[in-house]
Amino acid sequence: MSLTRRQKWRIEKIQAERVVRANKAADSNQNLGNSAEVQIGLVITRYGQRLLVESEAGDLVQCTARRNIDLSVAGDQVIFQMSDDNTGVVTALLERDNTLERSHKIIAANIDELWLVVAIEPHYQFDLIDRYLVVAENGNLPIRIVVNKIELSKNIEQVKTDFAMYQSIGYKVSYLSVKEQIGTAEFKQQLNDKTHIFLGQSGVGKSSH
Ligand SMILES: Nc1nc2c(ncn2[C@@H]2O[C@H](COP(=O)(O)OP(=O)(O)OP(=O)(O)O)[C@@H](O)[C@H]2O)c(=O)[nH]1
Ligand SMILES: [Mg+2]
Repeated sequence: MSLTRRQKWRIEKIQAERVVRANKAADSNQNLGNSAEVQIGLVITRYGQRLLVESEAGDLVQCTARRNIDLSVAGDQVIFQMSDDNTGVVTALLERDNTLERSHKIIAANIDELWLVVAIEPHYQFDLIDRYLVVAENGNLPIRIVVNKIELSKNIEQVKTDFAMYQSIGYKVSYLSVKEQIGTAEFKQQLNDKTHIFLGQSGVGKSSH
């Protein structure tokens, strides 16, 4: 049985609280609220030095990070405390299960699922698909394929034949049209309570919903 992300958070929070308590005496440099509760959060995005962090309660908190901790990325789990001005201060970065790298830089962490989005237009290219699959396999990250804009296809049988090859070696393939809302409801159901990353060339529909 695998733990849900929430259960995992709770366990990690207990461990993190121990660490924070142990560090407290040694650490006098803080403008944290007096009895600011130690919280665990999920990094949604980073912009410059600021982080947007989702708390366990589901609140979005603007945070800055202590200088001495590694740069965090989307998907990271962090320990933070509220400061007096209602922003958060990230004081620790929890261990990562996995990472996605691009040009030797970590761009996301703790990924549950990568989705390689391809489309009828711009038309999918096998060499590009294979390159993404190699990135995923090298990072030991689960990846599935989404073929979007299927309503534009004049030969859906050919499309299915093309992707049968990937299915035969174990990749799951979904066929969608975001525009016509074909297959989208089932697709969205798979996206709950996990960290998903959408990959793929520009214009395929990654940002569409
Ligand atoms: N015909 C058709 N167009 C779609 C569909 N889904 C998305 N589009 C359109 O495709 C265009 C590109 O969609 P985006 O979601 O911006 O693509 P993207 O992958 O996020 O592109 P980048 O942000 O540049 O990487 C937009 O004009 C969408 O309206 C679809 O199912 N069918
Ligand atoms: Mg986009």
